[in-house]
Amino acid sequence: MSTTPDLTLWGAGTSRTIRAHWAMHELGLSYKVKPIGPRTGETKTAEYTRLNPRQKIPLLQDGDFCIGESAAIVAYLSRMYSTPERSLIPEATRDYAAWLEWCFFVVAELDSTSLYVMRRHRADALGHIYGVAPEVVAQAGQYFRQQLRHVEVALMDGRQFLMGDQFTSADLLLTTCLDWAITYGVDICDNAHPYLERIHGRDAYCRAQAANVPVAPITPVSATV
Ligand SMILES: N[C@@H](CCC(=O)N[C@@H](CS)C(=O)NCC(=O)O)C(=O)O
Repeated sequence: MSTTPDLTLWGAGTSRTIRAHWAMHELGLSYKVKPIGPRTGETKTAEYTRLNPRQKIPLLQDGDFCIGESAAIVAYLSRMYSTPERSLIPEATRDYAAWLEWCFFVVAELDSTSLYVMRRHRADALGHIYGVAPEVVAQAGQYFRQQLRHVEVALMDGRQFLMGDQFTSADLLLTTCLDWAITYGVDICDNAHPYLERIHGRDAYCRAQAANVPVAPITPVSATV
């Protein structure tokens, strides 16, 4: 790239927003942060709605281009800003397909079908909006645990990352789900423990954690997510 990118990231404070912060740090990108938080009303303002009619965080502005959905942001950044020195995406076509498979697996099976279902129905999370449902929460946790068998196999025989030796944005997405599961008291698979320890030691992960802090006070409003 000949010009410095003009990047602004909206959103901080959630398991989804950290994905975008982390990808930026892995790729060594400078960016501005608008640290709006979840359920503060900040995603409903006219200014933000113009940028993101979905009224959700995170959102990335890259010059005059806007993109939402945390995994799409991470995939976009990986494709657009990987360099031979810092790459978050495999190059060979079949490796790329396998990477894509992991990304969709994490988003569909671990995030949407398991953890977000737990979030919606936990008494200490969004149960006041969507209904407290302990049985649903327990089932979703069990489903998450079952799905992790694929991760257990992928990390067998000392494999460092999902794609082997290369840390990619699929690992970034997976880590956010493993961290999230741990906060919900869900057991993770055996091979994920040393894997997480390795990943938690990455500078970019630590810097992303520090960046992923909402500035505005979180005042719950009766918004839905
Ligand atoms: N699938 C979306 C989910 C985004 C999402 O639900 N964000 C929540 C916070 S985690 C949100 O912005 N809710 C609306 C609000 O807080 O006002 C993604 O991964 O980016």
